[in-house]
Amino acid sequence: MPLSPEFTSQFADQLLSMPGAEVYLLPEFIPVEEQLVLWRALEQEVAWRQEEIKLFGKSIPQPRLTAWYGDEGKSYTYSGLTWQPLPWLPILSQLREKLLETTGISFNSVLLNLYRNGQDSMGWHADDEPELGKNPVIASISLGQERSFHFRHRTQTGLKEKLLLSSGSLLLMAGETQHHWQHQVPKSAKPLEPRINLTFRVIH
Ligand SMILES: O=C(O)CCC(=O)C(=O)O
Ligand SMILES: [Mn+2]
Repeated sequence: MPLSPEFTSQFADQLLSMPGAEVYLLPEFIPVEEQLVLWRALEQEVAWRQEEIKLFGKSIPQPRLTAWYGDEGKSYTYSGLTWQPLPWLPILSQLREKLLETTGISFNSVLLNLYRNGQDSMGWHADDEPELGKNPVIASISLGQERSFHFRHRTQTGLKEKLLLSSGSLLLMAGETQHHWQHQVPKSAKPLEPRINLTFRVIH
């Protein structure tokens, strides 16, 4: 399901210039006055967990807390974990509605990440699991501590992009982005405050 023509024309000037990618950054998607209420609801109501992942045969805790919500039956496998989604919280349904109004896309699941400090991170990857289909649209909302977000091209080494994801921002990755690019949230040596990120997805 592609972004609506209304979206692509309205936000044409927020399309980043990255070959083989379709990435939009809307810095003020969640108004400042709504951010604290939203943060508190997510911090308290979401069933945050630190999952173990298998790396080179060893079980290690993920460097962040996570949770997965979505429509019943939309399970999802990555890093050797299969996730059964928890039923939608009202606060998450509201965000999903807002995204539908803005993008024309009816997302059916959301992965949440809580980065507790600068040592929490997410390594290089693309959101290219088969469940997401060929050219997935990923809608990524950030709250709290501003963090760096890096892109690197998969074959043209040297092609890189560095963004700052501020509180309230919406990053949309669409088209062939996941095919040609990887992304990461690097660790930081600075003492950083917590950050919550929500990536809304369509699971087929
Ligand atoms: O925290 C972020 O901004 C990125 C999260 C991400 O890439 C993911 O959940 O797949
Ligand atoms: Mn990702």
